Amino acid sequence: MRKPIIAGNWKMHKTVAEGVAFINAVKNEVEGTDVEALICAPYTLLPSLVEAAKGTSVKIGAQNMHFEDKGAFTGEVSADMLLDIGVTHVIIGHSERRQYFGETNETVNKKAHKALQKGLTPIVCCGETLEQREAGETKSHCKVQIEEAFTGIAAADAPKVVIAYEPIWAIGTGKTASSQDANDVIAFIREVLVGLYGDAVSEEVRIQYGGSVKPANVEEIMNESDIDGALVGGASLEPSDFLQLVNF
Ligand code: G2H
Repeated sequence: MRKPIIAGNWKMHKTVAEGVAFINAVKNEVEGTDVEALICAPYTLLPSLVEAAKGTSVKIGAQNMHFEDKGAFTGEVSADMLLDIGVTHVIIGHSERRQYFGETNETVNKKAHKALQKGLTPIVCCGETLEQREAGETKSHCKVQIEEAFTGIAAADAPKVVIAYEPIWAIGTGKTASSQDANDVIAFIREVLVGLYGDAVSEEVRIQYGGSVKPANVEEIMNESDIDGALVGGASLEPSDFLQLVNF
C-alpha cells in the first residue's frame, strides 16, 4: 500500500511568524491520520518550521536545492544544508523553476541523484503545457521528463522518489484536470516506471497530482486508483484548507 502524501507548496509566500503560526495551528490535527503531511516552504522559514513541527508527524520540505555539495554558486542551497536544519523533502523541477529559472531535465536528474544520495526525499515534478496537451503530446512529454529524471537512478532508490504530475495549464489557474484525466496520465507514468524498473518497483512509487487542488476537489482526486497524493499551492496557505486536504 502506498501511503498518501499531501504536500503544501507555499511558493514565495509567508513570513517566519506566519509560517510558525500555520504549523502550530495544524500540527496536532494531523496526528492520527494515515497521510504523510508535508509543507514545502521558502528557505528563510525552514529552520523555524522544523522547530515548530518537532515531535509531530508534519514534515518540512524545501522547494529547490543545488546538485553540488558546495562551491561558488551564489544564492544556492545544498542538500547538506537542508539536512543540517532537519528538512526531509525537496521539490525538484517544479514547472515554475523550469520556466523562470532554467531548470532542465538534466538538472532535475542531477538534483534527484544528490537528494537520494544524501537521504532527502525528492518530489520530482513533470507535466505538459497547454500547447502540448492540445497537440496530443501530454504522454510523450511526461515520458521523456520521467525517463530523463530517473536516468541512472537504481531500482532500489526509485521507490524513495515521489513524482508530482502537474499539468502546467492547471497550475494556479483554477482549472483542474478532471480526476479521470489526471489518473489516466498518472497511470501512464506508472507504466513508464514499469518500463524502467518493472512492476514491483513501479507499484511502490507514489505519484501526486498537482494543479489547483483544493478542499472541494481533493476527495474526488484522491479516490482515483493511481493518484497517491496532491501537491497543493494556493489552497495550502490557510491552515483550515490544509487540514481539509489532509483529511480528504
Ligand atoms: C502547482 C500547485 C502546487 P496550485 O504548482 O505545486 O499550485 O495548487 O496553486 O495550482
